[in-house]
Amino acid sequence: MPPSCNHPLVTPIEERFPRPSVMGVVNVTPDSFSDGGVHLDPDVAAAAARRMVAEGAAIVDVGGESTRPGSDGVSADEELRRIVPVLERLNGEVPVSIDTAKAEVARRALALGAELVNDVTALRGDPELAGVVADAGAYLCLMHMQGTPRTMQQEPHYDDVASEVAAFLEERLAFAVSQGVAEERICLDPGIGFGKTVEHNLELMRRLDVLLALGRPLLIGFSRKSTLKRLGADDLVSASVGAAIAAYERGATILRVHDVAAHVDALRVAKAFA
Ligand code: HH2
Repeated sequence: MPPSCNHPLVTPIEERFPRPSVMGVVNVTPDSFSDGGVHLDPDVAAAAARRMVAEGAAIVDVGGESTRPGSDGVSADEELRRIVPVLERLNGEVPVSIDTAKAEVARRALALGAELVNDVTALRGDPELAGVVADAGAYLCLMHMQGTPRTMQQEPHYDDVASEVAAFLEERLAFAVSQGVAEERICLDPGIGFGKTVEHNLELMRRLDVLLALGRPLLIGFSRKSTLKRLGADDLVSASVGAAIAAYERGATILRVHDVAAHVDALRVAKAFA
């Protein structure tokens, strides 16, 4: 029987992933914006995932569909073709998050040992996904995005980005709970770069307290994103670490990153100052 909201065995997400926890990114795609093609070979992807955990990642986020600006989606069959061989090689020995909006892909990944579903559509993409997460008793990340990956960077607009993102996440959190997902298993993400200008991303980070007030742990993915370059950064690893430390200092719990070792070291030191 799946754990229910009040089940004593449900470990809250903030206990399973204490602040700060690093989520390593393994994109099994030909076209992801920063590591596209690198992990297309399942042996290479599985080795990268194991290396990230050895470097201190609490979990690795395996994705078979790029969400970079302008990208089209791929079919569930293609996503499965990319991620299943990787999860089979990991054999349940590595903590895995599945980066998908598709119920069929999530179901298969959870059966192969994934424990968290990272849905950049916040349960708007596939009406069956909420039920899959609830039945499995999986952890869930709900992310904000304005528009779709194809259109999201065409003149994103907000009157007040922090309040609008908070209102969206609050509504999506209530929806997930209404579908049977235990609230203590859910984290929220403002979706850095998903339908946002540089200024929107900065404003969200400055006003992270508005999102923290929703009472759920926050996941932040600033790693290697174009905002860092637009701020004048030359070295994307250093810039990503700077963004992650600032996000952690402002209250973020899970940092989604490509360069695990550098982030784990930096966060270890930042945490010692807390
Ligand atoms: N960013 C990306 C993908 N998934 N999930 C969450 N929760 N938060 C994020 O900020 C986030 C995400 C985009 O980064 P990446 O995976 O490197 O690229 P792509 O989508 O092109 O594969």
